[in-house]
Amino acid sequence: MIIPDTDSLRDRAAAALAACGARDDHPTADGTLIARSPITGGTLCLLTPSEPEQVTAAVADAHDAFLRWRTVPAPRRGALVRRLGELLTEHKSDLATLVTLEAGKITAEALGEVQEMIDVCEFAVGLSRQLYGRTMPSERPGHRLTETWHPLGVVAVISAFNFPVAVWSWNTAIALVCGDTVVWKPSELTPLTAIACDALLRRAAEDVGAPTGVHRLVLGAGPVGERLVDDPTVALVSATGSVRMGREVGPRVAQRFGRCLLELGGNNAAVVAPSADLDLAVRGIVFSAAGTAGQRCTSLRRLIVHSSIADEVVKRVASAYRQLRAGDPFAEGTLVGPLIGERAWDAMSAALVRARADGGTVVCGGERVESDSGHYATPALVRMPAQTSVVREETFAPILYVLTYETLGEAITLHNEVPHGLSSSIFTTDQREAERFLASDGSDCGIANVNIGTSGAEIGGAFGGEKETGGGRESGSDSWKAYMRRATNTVNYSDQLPLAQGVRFGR
Ligand code: UN1
Repeated sequence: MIIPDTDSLRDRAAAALAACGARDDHPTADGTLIARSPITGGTLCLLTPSEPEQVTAAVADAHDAFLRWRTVPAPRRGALVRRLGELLTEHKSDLATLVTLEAGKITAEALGEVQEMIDVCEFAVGLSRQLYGRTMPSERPGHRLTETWHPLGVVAVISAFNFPVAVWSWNTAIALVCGDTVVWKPSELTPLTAIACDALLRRAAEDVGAPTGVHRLVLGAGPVGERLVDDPTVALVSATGSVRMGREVGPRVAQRFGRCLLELGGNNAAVVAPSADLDLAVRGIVFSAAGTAGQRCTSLRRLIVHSSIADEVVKRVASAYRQLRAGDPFAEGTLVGPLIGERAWDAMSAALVRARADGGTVVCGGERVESDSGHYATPALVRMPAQTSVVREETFAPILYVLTYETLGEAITLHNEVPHGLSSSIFTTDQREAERFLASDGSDCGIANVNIGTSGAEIGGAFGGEKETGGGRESGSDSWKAYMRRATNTVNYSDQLPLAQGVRFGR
């Protein structure tokens, strides 16, 4: 396997950052935050993490900016996001390069992630003229009853390594048109992509005359996030990451009556029914399970196949898996990039040991691909005799467990029998089965698909899930409501004062 050397990766990172206009005030010779590339495991540059006081100052800046930004009419706030979308389009390949360098995504997927940012900017610009409130019929004559959506305040965005920029953009583009300002703490594993996005947003703000304090970037690990989470000026904490992280963030924010939007893990499954179009199903399965080296929160981790077609499905998926090339994510033809680091490989190999001990058979993959540097693995396909505890856990790596079923009811029970509730799908050409899967007693996930895989959602829909996934919704549909506060307004335009519910008080 041929992997580029770290020196060349460092040069690419520096060139992409410079092209995005990132100032060089973040990199320092003796910084303790190491920007690494999973491609080689080598160091791209050293950065200085934010001090606790700097986090507080960033929130204060964002709050000052909020006091002005909230009075700017929403369609004019849209102009900032429109400009951001233009700059993201102009720098699409620079940003994709940084995503590949820091998250290890193959180029096609890195470009797709940047496209997701551009798409959500477009969505948010349209939204800036559609922040609709309702008008309700008042029960009192001469009264008007309406609701108005107002900006909320400072939004803290805490994002994960696997979607280092898209998740930021879902939150930020929408928060900005809603009149909020943002403090972003990216994953400590992907600081450079964040520096580039921050620079582009700063430029967009300068170009349209918006306060530059509408966005602040803070860098670092857990303590930086904790400072944000506990800051009473932060109105909404939107956090993407592990269930463990969510368990810490949720109660801390609730303690101070702040708002939380959590996007945590997923243990996503697809049901493959006897009537499924298998050519289509196999393509959907392979992209969802092996794409992004199994490191999406929407990655397919469980396949629940009707017993009559299980051997055939396993044979076809295995044959597709054997053709997947793992290696340099920049190289054409590579479909599986590196795992984010050693811990991901350790988790993957430990899960495979447990699966075997539970009676599972590794049909193919699950091997470390030889390389001096970086952690590359072949996606694993594992037949399991039952949904044992390792199958019910989310392992953030490319492992696809195969289970079988006899009746659709049994398949749905197996499907829902995990703590998470993010994404799901069914492959079937039987309308009754499809509808049953989508019905209230079908999939219990926030995302339920038919004849496509579990990953790769469009930005137009609300994204998020139930149970241990955290319940948050981001991106499209009416997810914007989480970023605003609602005021109910009763206006009396009569000269009488009738009380609601017919109450008589005094004369
Ligand atoms: C994530 O993995 O955190 O639906 C987000 C998808 C992407 C987003 C995934 N649009 O797979």
